[in-house]
Amino acid sequence: MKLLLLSLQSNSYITGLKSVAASARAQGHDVKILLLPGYLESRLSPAITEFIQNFNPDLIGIGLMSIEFYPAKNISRLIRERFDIPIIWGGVHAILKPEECLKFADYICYGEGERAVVSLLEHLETKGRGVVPDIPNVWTTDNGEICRQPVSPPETYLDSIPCQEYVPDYFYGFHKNKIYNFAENQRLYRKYALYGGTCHMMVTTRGCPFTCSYCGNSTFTAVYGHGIRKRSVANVIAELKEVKKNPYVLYINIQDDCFFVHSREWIIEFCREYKKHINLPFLVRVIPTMMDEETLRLLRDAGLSWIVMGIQSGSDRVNIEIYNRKVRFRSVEKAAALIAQTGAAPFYEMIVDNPYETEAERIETIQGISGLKKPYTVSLAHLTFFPGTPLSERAVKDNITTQDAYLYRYIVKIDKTYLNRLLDITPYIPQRLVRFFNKPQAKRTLMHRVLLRVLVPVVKRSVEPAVYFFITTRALNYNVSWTVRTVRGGWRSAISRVIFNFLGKGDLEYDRKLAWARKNMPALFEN
Ligand code: B12
Repeated sequence: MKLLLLSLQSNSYITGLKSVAASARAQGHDVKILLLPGYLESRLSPAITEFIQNFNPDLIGIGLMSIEFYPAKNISRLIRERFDIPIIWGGVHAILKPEECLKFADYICYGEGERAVVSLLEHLETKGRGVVPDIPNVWTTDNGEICRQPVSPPETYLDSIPCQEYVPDYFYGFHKNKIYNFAENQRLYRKYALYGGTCHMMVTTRGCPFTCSYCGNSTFTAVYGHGIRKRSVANVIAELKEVKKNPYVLYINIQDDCFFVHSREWIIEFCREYKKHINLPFLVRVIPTMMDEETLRLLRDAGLSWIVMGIQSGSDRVNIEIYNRKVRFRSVEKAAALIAQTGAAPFYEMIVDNPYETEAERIETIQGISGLKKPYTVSLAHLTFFPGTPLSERAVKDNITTQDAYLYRYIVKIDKTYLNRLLDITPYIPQRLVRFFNKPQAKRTLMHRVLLRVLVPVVKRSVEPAVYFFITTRALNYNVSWTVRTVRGGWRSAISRVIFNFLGKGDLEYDRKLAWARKNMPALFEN
């Protein structure tokens, strides 16, 4: 059977979809993945029509996160107008809003997709579309009634899932009205990959030990349970050995929710094998309370170069009571001190624009952050009330937000408030200066506001990129040529950061496209 998998994500790192594709191929199906970056047009481009016609798939799968809801609804409508091919939606949004998604697709995948899609292909081949599939995770409608199926227990033996390639040769991309094979046009692939395609993005686990109230994981536990499933070291290294053959892969970006969920034995074995066979810099994400010095040192010795740690707020009340995140700020301070000792580059993530946070708590956050061991960088995310999460349900009940507010506001677009501006530059200015600015509204003078306004663009265009470049060079043991190659690609890199900051441009193309669509395709936004 033939399966076409579509992604509307703006970048080509589509871990879940690639996994579904590799599994279907391993079962002998003919699979193609097509990236349609943010496609939100009123017509199906002739190139896409021709591609679908030529491949003639038996099933089309669309993978989506919540922000891709309208693009997914739009492309499904356009495909249905032109073709009679069943469509299945999968991915995190289909799990968070299954009933809503089912209005626009023939099937949705409520859970993991690997086995579900293979079973659905077999079902379509043997029983046909007219028969309601009796397949765990695969929901459909019959005479207007939703046919829910039980959730299949998640795959516990992750090694049974085929490893992921950096650019599979069945991966295609839509670019300037044409479709290209990414494996044959790797330059184009890198254009759409985050960080200029300099990294391979992967997961070594599935599941998170935390259930933060704003995060999709708090809802996924209802589907996947609380257990954390892990790949073996041998399986991870096997994937990386293949990936490493591509000369453009300069580092490995491990996107597990917390890498430290692995046992010490696992990490010791990983470090030994990684150093021996892969020996590329790598990045991990961590939770402050789950790190220890010895393990961190082992990982650093094996090439750990970047650590992404969520701090979210400097207020214990906000983290514990509002975010259900049992991390006190003193654990953050300890973790930051440990990271600083290793010389790995620290990237701290913060959530802003939280209506449940008081001004005093925002001031406390800035004060706390300014005391962390420098140098480090922070990235600020707007508190987005993604559907299905406990916090968004609470906020809807409290009339603070609406059910679909997340569709109207991109996560990187933060409020331009005085305290957000200050938090954004806090890592790059002396503590005394932070204290000078860090005042409640009632105590701020015109001078504070004007000075901060002047300071922010200066710091963002000079000190921030310099810090970024320095911490990366240091993390890569002062290997300048490696650093330049590594940071050259993505917009987050030092060089392009200067340009982006200078031009005042962010990653907001998504918002512009939606605004255009709202004006020109109003029907898409009706229920
Ligand atoms: C790695 C990751 C990324 C990577 C790669 C994303 C990707 N598509 O693979 C990058 C860095 C690109 C990324 C970006 C963003 N991310 Co992210 N990301 C994650 C993370 C940490 C892991 C995802 C993952 O790889 N899981 C492992 C795979 C195997 O699982 P999976 O993706 O769910 O796929 C399985 C099923 O869903 C299903 N499936 C998936 N696709 C399909 C398709 C079909 C047809 C079928 C049938 C089944 C199916 O089968 C898969 C295999 O079993 C999750 C947190 C989490 N634990 O899920 C957040 C998460 C998915 N991200 C999130 C967000 C918000 C974002 C951003 C919007 C953040 C930002 N700063 O802008 C961007 C959006 C980018 C975009 N859309 O253009 C949210 C999504 C919330 C939501 N409601 O949509 C999550 C859930 C984290 C959170 N805080 O809640 N992210």
